[in-house]
Amino acid sequence: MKEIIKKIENDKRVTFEEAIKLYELDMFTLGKLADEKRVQRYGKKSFFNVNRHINPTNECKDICKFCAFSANRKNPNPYTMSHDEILSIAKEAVSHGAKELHIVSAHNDKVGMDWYLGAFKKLKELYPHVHIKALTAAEVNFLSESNGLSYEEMVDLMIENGVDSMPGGGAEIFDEKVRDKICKGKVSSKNWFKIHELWHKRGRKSNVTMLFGHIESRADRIDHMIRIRELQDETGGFNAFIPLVYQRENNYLKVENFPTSQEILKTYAISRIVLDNVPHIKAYWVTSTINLALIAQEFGADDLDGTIEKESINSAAGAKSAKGMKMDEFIHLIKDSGFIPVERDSLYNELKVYE
Ligand code: V47
Repeated sequence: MKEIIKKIENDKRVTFEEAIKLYELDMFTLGKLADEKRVQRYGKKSFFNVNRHINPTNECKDICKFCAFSANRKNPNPYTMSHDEILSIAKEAVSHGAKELHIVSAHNDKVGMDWYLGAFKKLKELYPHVHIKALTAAEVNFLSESNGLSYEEMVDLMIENGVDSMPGGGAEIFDEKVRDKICKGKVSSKNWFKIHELWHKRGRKSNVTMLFGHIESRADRIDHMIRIRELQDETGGFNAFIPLVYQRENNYLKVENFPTSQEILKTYAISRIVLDNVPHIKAYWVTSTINLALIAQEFGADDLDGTIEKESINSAAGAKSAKGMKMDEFIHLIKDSGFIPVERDSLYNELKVYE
């Protein structure tokens, strides 16, 4: 273990086997190693943005076992917003200062491509200064298959219709065996990466998530991180890695053991160390709880996502995020935890430092 620690302290890259071993370290040693990496990059700064999540439809042709958001037997409330409804939510959010619209939908085969892309086009025309982060690789794959378009054509259409960056959803766990058990039929790991690679090659940025704390092993998590590190070496297009803690309510994935807070914090810390080429580690307070997200700042995380305003995907599965968080409260919590809140834009340019 001493050799591994030395390697990390000397900014050398850890291997798959070494990364798994890091879970055996005590919390303080691991936390200190990750914190050193965070401090090297950002000191005590913690980033957040003022954003609004919009989930325009929950009608989905796919069935992911962990998902409580899509309309199904456990959640028989299908909805699909009209463009006018989406625009009116955006209008309100922008009037409250939202600088990013994070738009993610289910895979709805009752509406066409124009419903998906037309909304972005209208939003961009109305609010050219607002960043549109939209369409997970899973949605891109769904739209490509259902419209007979290549990924290249899809990516070009997204750009033409005003999408600025891609969110990190749909990554789940890249190991094919686990993926088959939790979300068979969804975009494959290979195609998830293909879509992000194409997006990066158009000079655009994206994020990448990891859904953990269900049936995956520690080795599956490290494998997930190493696959990300490999693409990032080639393209440099990922802005942030976002570990999502599995929420257990209202879904079909039966899980016996949930991760402890220690396991969650260790996973943040290890991701900071393994993903030496991904600039930001996001502690998404929605799935970690705000309390743990604040502690994660001392375990390598430098970003807490944003105020969100309304959240439907994770709150459907039990997260306490349905109403987002007020900006004053967010700033206050970050300050009280000993960090410097920095409001950022979607591409991590600093907008305001709250010293
Ligand atoms: O892909 C679904 C996850 C994701 C559950 O890019 C669940 O900045 C936990 O991708 N428990 C959507 N997670 C959210 C997402 C995201 C969130 C915040 C920021 C960004 C970003 C992206 O939510 C899905 C899926 O992995 N999810 N069900 C659940 N039961």
